[in-house]
Amino acid sequence: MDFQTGVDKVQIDIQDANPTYLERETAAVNTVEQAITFAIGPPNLFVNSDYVFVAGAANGYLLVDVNNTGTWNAGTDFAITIQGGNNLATFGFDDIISV
Ligand SMILES: [Ca+2]
Ligand SMILES: [Ca+2]
Ligand SMILES: [Ca+2]
Repeated sequence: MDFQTGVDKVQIDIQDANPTYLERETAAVNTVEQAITFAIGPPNLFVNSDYVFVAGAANGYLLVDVNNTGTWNAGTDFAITIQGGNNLATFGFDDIISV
């Protein structure tokens, strides 16, 4: 079942007491790897955002700077695929519970 914004939640144990969120839409993204490449730029969207949601051609990708370094660290930071999340209305900051 697809993620339902406003109904479903993702809980994330993030190492920033006041995490921030940014979302972008691009039909050029088809995979999580492409979403990461897009997000690290330049410009590197993680500089000011702990959560970067990239709405791709078919699915969306919530990229999490979980270790709060201001950039993407492969093997530590992680991504959550939002099935059907192909536009900015499919996900929002309120869908995340930061703990
Ligand atoms: Ca990081
Ligand atoms: Ca941060
Ligand atoms: Ca949104």
